[in-house]
Amino acid sequence: MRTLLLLSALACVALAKETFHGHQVLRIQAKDETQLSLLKDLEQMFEQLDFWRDVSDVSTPVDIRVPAEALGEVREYLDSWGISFETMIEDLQAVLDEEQQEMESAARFGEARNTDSFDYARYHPIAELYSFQDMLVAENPKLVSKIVIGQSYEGRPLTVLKFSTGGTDRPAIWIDTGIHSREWVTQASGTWFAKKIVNDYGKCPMLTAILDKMDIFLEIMTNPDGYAYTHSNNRMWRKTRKPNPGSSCVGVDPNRNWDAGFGGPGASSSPCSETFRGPRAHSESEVSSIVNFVKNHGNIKEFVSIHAYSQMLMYPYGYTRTPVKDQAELHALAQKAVSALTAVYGTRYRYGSIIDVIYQASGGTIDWTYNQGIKYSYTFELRDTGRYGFILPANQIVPTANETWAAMLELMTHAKNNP
Ligand code: BPX
Ligand code: ZN
Repeated sequence: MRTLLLLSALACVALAKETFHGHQVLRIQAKDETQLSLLKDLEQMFEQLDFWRDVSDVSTPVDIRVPAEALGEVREYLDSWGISFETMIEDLQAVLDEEQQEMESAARFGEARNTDSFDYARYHPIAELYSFQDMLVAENPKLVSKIVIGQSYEGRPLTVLKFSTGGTDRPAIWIDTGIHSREWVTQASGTWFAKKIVNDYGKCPMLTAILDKMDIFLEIMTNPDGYAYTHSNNRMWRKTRKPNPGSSCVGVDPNRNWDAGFGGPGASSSPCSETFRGPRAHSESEVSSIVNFVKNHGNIKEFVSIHAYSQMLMYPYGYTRTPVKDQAELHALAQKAVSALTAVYGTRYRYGSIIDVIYQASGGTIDWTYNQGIKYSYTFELRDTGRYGFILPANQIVPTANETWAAMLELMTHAKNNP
């Protein structure tokens, strides 16, 4: 009886949602190399700090979520070394409560019965995204189908929408969103892209030309266990949900798990780190399922992996400073795509290689796809630049998706027209 009570108490505790009362997000600006290495020391000293963006160079600030209990010590550390910082988010829980309220008020209207009444301007729990995909397929059976490329650690299907107007063995474009589960604007944008494709085929000449020659594969929930967990337990969850033997920390960073510079600098070997690379390359089924898909398909011409936040469009490499051999072409195309994006609402983006634009990262998705021979390998960091970071207000979903689509059309058109 005692154990039973204990177990049920444990069950209650396990179900409780993590709260972030008094957590602040600090934006820290290092002014020289010494201060940069002091920030790296900070990461080692306090395991409970959550680096929203990793330490880069003096031109890019670092954003860190600091739990209430650690604020005093962290501030003291920064002050004592004369490192300047500002508070981006005063009380993270207040921002999360607002996000939650917005979702609940939208939920009062009930679940959409078709993809026209689906609310693209809201964030949705995972069940609604799965049913969105099924509705879209049912409504557009000639254009859209759903394939299952594997299953997640917790047993969820890894589903991919295939947009195809026929033909056999057509070259293809891959788009994934949500590999980092807390980057909610990406899954929401993926959902909007899916609807945009069915709306615009036959109407938008650019998209029509693309789909008349190529297939598009779109994986919206690339890390479904993580996404479910961001709704049920911890809004700030980034990694997969596979336990790590010998550690109480869960999950692997699926953007450090690929076989490209795996194990090198720009990833962590510690299971408690947000950038834990995992026990071996492709250890995560969320990653290996894409690896198998790409290899079996054999004709993916363009691969676009979508993250948030920072407003950047990047190409390989992240693990090495050695430029890719297609650097000139990839850079010119990035510039073209970014100007198309900026033309929509004036949103400013930086572009270049991962290691130049953001920071060194090993085991990243598009370094692997590029090395597999997919020349047009790109990665986005969508809005914003840090005002809200991962908690981007839902009223920015549609504008974010819309401007990103302008860039996507340029990327896809170039892949269609070039070898
Ligand atoms: C993106 C693609 C390849 C290598 C690195 C990135 C940056 C990405 C990461 O560290 O995995 C940053 C992020 O999207 O996870 C978080 N952020 O900057 O807001
Ligand atoms: Zn990310």
